[in-house]
Amino acid sequence: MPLGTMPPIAHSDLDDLCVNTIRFLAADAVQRANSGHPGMPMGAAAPAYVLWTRHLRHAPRHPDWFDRDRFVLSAGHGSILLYALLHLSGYALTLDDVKAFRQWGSLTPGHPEGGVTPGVEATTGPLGQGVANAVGLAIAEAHLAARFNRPGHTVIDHHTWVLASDGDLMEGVAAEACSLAGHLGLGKLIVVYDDNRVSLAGSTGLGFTEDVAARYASYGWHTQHVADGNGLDSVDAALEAARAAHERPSLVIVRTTIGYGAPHKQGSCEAHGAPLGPDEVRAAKKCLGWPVEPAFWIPPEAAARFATAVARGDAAVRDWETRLRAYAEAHPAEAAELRRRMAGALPAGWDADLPRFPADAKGLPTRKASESVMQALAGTLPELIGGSADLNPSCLTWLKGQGDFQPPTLSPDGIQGRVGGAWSFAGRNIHFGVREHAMGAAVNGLAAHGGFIPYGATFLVFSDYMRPPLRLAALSRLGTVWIFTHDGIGVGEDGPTHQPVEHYAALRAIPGMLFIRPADANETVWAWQVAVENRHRPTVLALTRQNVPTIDRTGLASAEGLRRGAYVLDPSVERPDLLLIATGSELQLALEAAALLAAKGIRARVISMPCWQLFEEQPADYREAVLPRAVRPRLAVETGVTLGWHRWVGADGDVVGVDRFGASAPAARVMREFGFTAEQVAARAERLVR
Ligand SMILES: Cc1ncc(C[n+]2csc(CCOP(=O)(O)OP(=O)(O)O)c2C)c(N)n1
Repeated sequence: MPLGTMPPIAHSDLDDLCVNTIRFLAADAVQRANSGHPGMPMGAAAPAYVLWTRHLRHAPRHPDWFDRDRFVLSAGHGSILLYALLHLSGYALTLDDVKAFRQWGSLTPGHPEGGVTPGVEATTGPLGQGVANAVGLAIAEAHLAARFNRPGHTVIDHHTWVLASDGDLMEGVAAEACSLAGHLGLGKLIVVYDDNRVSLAGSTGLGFTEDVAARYASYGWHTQHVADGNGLDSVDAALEAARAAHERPSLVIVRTTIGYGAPHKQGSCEAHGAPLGPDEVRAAKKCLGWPVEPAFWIPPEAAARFATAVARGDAAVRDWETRLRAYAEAHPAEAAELRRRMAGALPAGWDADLPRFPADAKGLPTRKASESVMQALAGTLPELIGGSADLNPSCLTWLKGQGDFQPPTLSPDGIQGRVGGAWSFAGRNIHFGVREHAMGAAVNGLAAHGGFIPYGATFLVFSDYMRPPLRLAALSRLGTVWIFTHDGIGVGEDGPTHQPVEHYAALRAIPGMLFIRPADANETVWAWQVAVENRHRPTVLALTRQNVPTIDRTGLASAEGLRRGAYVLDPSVERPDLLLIATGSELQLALEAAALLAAKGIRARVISMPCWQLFEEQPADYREAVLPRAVRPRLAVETGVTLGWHRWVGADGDVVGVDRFGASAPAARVMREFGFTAEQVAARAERLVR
């Protein structure tokens, strides 16, 4: 669109100056980095400016203020927009930081990374994730408000704002999450959609022509259109109306022009993801009446205007602290609890009620043991909140007596599965529906919010449906807990579609992820203990559908060894001929195989290795004590692909694994066919030793 056809900008010169300051900080930073995305920041500068200066309740000098509004730039490729706003608003992000955009070790990485840059709430870039994170953030606010606010004492009251792009709303994860948000009536969630009708490869007319507003309306959202994104007052009015829609999330569709101001590239995908080039930057500055030099120019008037956020933020924090003190006087116990949750501290005695399981040859599924652990934790850890992707009866992750997280406005009558009482946001069981991907991202949002130990559950095989948020949980160092049951070919009759094989390796491959496959009920208790303690990295608990014996540990090592990732189960076996290493349900097989081998005079040391990552973190002497270098015959037993195991069994070792897809048959038959019987394991081991 040539500039001449643009609607006139109707607002004050100062506003104009501020909006253009954002635009040219973005253009200059991308130019300097010779990399990045100038188009979205230039196009969405005006609505972002209105949001940040007139609506967002934040405190630049207190970026961790608990009751701040959360802002998520879901279109993470436009990160420079967020960095410009953070710098201008007075966060601890200098102009030099902005100039170091996309450089090694800078606070301004290519896409926003939570925990790296002050003021960045969520790691975004993979499109759609931010929108879905925001649903979790909004769930967090709604829940804490329901649990802690009291008549006359509002201590939790903030909005979750999202700036989303076409790509975000094309992604399925955003659709899943927003459908859920609509059902839940998360009225304090507001998505501003930068409707510039251009994506990376061209116009959205190439493949995204649906009526987005109608779709969101059908989800139960409040929707609005703003015809001109540069019309600050109409954006302002729309955001005001969005906030007033208390019982529905809001979508504000703002029509913008990508690369606004760049005379030859605006409105086209050429402005999307590459520097404009020095000539076009110069031309854009001339078009918008901006000095060509110096680059990174911030007019003092604009700087002063943005800087008012600091005093406003300080005042908001002071006001909140005053309210918190009054709350503490009226409700001391609740205030102490809220303070604890805000600090992310575990309560004293949180693990006092954890079950211990007696030896039992018949045993129980580890998912069932996990269920018992969760019920105990539900009592001592009110921050434990979550749910499954429609698999509560299978994953057994329901927190009994803790209620549904459901909107108080909906009548629950006639809804199957309701447990007594009215619906409320105070409930701790979230029904994610069959939406694994959104569940993952929303659980990440709960963790990013603070105040929670959030969990999500599904079958291990469907972890594939939510791999992006699993990866982002690890990248963002979020203490999320993933409960993945039905963890192997032992699933049986459901067959290969439901039997994970490559998933252990795939999850172990995520840096920083604790993938734990406990062997019995007592290891499951310790696995949960590790998950709860690890507040800055995610944990996957891979749990069995089928019974596993609760190991009789008389004369054997305590299940607490799980904490170290791997441990010698039977320390009485001295000078072993062979190491038998197993995880999960296969530990029992290893034990039985060791007994068979012992009868033949072969001394097998059985090692339980539920978590590679934790083992890697042990000191070298511990690792040597468990896996002595001198013992070369080693056999690993696990119902997954063998990928990676040779690291532990070495060149002379062997692995009883599953390097193909599973099969549909009763579990015992499947296990036998794939070599998972004590006799077959013992035979493989014997071959190694002989
Ligand atoms: C899941 C995912 N797929 C692909 C990409 C690569 N990518 C980055 S931006 C983009 C499209 C951008 O279009 P839009 O969302 O409209 O942003 P705008 O052009 O307005 O900046 C794509 C495909 C990505 N970041 N995430």
